Amino acid sequence: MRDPFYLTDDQRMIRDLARKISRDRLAPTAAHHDETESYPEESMRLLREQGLMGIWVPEEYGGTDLGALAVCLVAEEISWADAAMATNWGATPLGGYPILLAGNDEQKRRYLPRLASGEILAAYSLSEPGAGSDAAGLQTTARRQGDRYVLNGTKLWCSNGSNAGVITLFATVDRSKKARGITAFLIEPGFKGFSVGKKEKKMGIRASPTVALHLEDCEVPVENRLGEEGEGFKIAMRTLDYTRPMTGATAVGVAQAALDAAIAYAQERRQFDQPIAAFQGVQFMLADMAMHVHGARLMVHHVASLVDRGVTGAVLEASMAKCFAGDAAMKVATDAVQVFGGVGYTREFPVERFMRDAKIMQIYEGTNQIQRVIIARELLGA
Ligand code: COS
Repeated sequence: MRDPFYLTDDQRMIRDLARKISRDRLAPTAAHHDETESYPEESMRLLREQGLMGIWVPEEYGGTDLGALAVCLVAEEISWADAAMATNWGATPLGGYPILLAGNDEQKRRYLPRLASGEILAAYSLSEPGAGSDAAGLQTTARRQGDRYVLNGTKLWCSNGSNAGVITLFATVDRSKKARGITAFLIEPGFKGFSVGKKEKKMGIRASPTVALHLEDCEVPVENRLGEEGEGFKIAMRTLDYTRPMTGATAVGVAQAALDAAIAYAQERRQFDQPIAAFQGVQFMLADMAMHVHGARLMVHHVASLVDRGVTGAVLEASMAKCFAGDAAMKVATDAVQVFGGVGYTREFPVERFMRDAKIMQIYEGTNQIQRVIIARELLGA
């Protein structure tokens, strides 16, 4: 595919840097970390050293402030090599973006420079055992006691929760108020009453730790409340509007990797005295896969460009991009396994990993059913 004409020199440069690191250094270790479910420390160190952690952070807080499209370009490149690593990397803007959106100057100065340098990582914790799609139904409570809040509850499915130096965590100060009771807090792992729980054994993105978090009379200083009481749900949703394009880009990366693998294999594999790429049945599959990748990428780039032009509330476009790209990744990765045939079903080739990794793109950051709910609401003005 030809290079997008609309990228700036900075965007092209950061994409090329991410591409080089991903292809040379991340891709060769991806299968190992998937197989062993181990955290790719070395890969994270590389991303940190190359200045890729702070591209979403404003310059005044130590970042390079390259914008939403640059974040998407980097997410795609990392994901092409290793979707679990893209999740590990993306957890920091996901957990850190609420600080940009709603933090006071002191909170920004305390956390953003360390996130920008990669000294600490961030995580975002909204989901609970009984509150997945129905995020406003969360049950973790926060009770104010003098100069602190006391938090109690269990959070689930927190990407990077075991590695983060700060976790943006949502709890309710009044369950009866539903969404309007939800309040955001910045939790540090050393806080009394905080502990990391069970690590999930997952189908895909196995090199990305997904953990439960326990809050047992967890003491959080008042200065670690993000925004006002009751503002947490809007902070959570506005953050997802920003990060869902990044998740879409992660899906595009997996899809492109699957397409590239399928094209190469179709030209190499011979049956009936010719490469299987000579069969129109295979050609049509490749053509459909390429159109899905291209369409998904354009949707991701479009919404990211809107954000970079200062458009707020691009809810419709963000959900469309996340949903379309997630579905595209699942389709393209499944078709790639089909092009490979029997060997595609084995762990000898990466396409089975791409298919397992693609599945989460339809689930996390809001299931694709929830994205369709949001899209329909926007269309209908409901
Ligand atoms: N930006 C700003 N405000 C928003 C918003 C957004 N994108 N989306 C909702 N809000 C506001 C609403 O305007 C409403 O405000 P008021 O109380 O002032 O009217 C409030 O938040 C509640 O919104 P709503 O009534 O739409 O809440 P619902 O309970 O119906 O939930 C969905 C909405 C389903 C969209 C939400 O729960 C959701 O996104 N669920 C998926 C959660 C998710 O993505 N989990 C993954 C976690 S990250 S891995």
